[in-house]
Amino acid sequence: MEKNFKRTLITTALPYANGPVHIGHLAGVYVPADIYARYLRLCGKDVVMIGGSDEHGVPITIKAKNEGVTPQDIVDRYHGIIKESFKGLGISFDIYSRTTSAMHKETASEFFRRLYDKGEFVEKTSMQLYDEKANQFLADRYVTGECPHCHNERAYGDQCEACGTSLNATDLINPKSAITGNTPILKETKHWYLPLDKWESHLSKWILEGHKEWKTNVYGQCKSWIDMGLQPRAVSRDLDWGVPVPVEGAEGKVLYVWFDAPIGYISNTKELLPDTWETYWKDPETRIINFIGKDNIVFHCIVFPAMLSAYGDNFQLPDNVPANEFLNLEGDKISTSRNWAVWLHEYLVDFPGKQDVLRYVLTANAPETKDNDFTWRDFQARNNNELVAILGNFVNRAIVLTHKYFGGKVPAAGELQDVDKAAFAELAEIKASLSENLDTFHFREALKDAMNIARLGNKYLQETEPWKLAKTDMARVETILNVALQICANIAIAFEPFLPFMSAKLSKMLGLEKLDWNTLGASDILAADAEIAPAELLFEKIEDDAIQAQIDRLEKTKEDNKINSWTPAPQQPDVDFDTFMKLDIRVGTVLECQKVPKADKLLQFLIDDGMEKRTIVSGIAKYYAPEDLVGKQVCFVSNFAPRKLKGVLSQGMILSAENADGSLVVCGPTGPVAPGAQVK
Ligand code: B3M
Ligand code: ZN
Repeated sequence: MEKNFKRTLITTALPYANGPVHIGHLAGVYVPADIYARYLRLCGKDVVMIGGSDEHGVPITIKAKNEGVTPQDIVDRYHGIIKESFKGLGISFDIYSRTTSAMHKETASEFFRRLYDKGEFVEKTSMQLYDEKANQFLADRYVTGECPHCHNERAYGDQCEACGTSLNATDLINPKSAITGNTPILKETKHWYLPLDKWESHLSKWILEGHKEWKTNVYGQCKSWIDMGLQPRAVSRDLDWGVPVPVEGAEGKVLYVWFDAPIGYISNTKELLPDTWETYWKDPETRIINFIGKDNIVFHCIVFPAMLSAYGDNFQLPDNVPANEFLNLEGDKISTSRNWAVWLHEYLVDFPGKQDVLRYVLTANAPETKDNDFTWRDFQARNNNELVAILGNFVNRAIVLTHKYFGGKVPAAGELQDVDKAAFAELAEIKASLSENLDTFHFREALKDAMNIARLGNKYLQETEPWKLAKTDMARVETILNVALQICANIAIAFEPFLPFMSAKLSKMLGLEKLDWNTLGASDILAADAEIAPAELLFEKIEDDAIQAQIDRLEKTKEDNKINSWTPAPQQPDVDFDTFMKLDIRVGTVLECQKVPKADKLLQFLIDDGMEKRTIVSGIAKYYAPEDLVGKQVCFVSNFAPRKLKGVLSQGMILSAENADGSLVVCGPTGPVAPGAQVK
């Protein structure tokens, strides 16, 4: 039996302030959370949605070091960009704060100190990874290595992103310092550990018995960790950026970022509601929902609940953690470091006024139960074939017809016929499915339900054809357009959680002041004679060139990455002098150069080799205009066995160096030499 809660606290994963947010973050966490918050508000529920930047942790200090600035500079930059871009997309946080706030430092310190004073930590001196060259301990992302569980080569010191397992840095196989690349040594240091093993049965009862309704991907991950046996986890680090450990003698140590960050939910709530925050965290009548991505499940379902349980004081545990899987981009994993992303702040500049299109596509493709993919072609198709052609088209027809026949006023409805009653009956069914899907975090399905209202509207107009009746039965047209306008009003309500910008625009056109979920499904939302504003297009087609520009940008990113991530090919096995001398490498002067007919990659050279002249064919036509090479001196292997290429006998091989992007650069002497000179 679903418990009736008095209020809901929605928390959203605090994005690291070491970069902007991208569509993966949005699809995974923020758009679903915003849909849910908006829906609850429309239902008149008491709901608070908490957001904020996660401003500690090693990714930030690494970026600061790389840029030669302070970590505070980094978080100030990105906190601003993130906060602004969320606002631009209509993510309706009640507060969006940050973990470098004074409130957070105070809250996190007090939280740690209370557990310390209660003896909830195990104090342990252990050998930790230390980079002698950088003169610092290596925690979390300061060290990479092979995951002991799935053998992913790029696991981090605190977590393997490939299999989600949380790790201790010393678990890594073949660890390497992310600062110097050196192999770290082990050095003694003291830390405080949260004994998760002590909470294992408590967590097992709470999750495995108490929350079988959780999404299978979440429940399954929790079960596997609990079945593996929970281990104590260090909750402090030898770092200088973070919340200092509030214990005497702990200089140079800070709270582990995953200890302090979830406390950010609490500190941000305190900042928003100084007098009533405890109602949202400690009253069992509050339902707490954590929206996160799948790589954060262990911290939200195991670590933070153990922290809250250890703290006591009646802190409530989350009622649900509807974590999403990952969204990929054009078939590849989204990556901040490889700039393989669609950044929200850039999207808002490139597609002004199209916030809802992105919200729509990210919801329609949400990785709710498995990873999914975002492609620009799909983005364009969904906008043009669904938002424009189905939703926008129906609303536009209903309003244009109302202006055409009734001067823009809602006509009074006469006696409803079967087709009218059927429309409202279908609307009622859609509302039931829509509400059920929203209540159970199935936002993809819920969006389909909402779109079915627009489909219903189009079908209704097709069946009733008011434009044909206008000459003969105006009374009937009045009823039909009244029904059509009521469906428009239902669209304004049903889509508010998903497409708030469109909903606001349509509400204004219809003269709707306050939207209320309880009126969804009603056949009399708009009063007869109410003014309807002239039709404005709710959506506009997105043309190929706008999409091509985005695809080109990603292609360029791919090229840039090839170059930036390029490393020289591994060296070939050694050869002795005699073997080398078997290659007879010479310098030649290019007398003639031309394209080889029907071979777009080949150039044909006539080389002065100091002996006879010789013809050599080389696959560098993509990189050179033939005329630019005439007169140049090039190195070539003169005793490379002759072979026919596209009918041309090639006697030798011209030497070219290959760039990271695959382009070729011909090699030649740095000064003039006699043709035929040997290269030694
Ligand atoms: N900063 C998000 C991430 O893993 C992490 C979430 C903290 S929520 C308390 O990218
Ligand atoms: Zn792994």
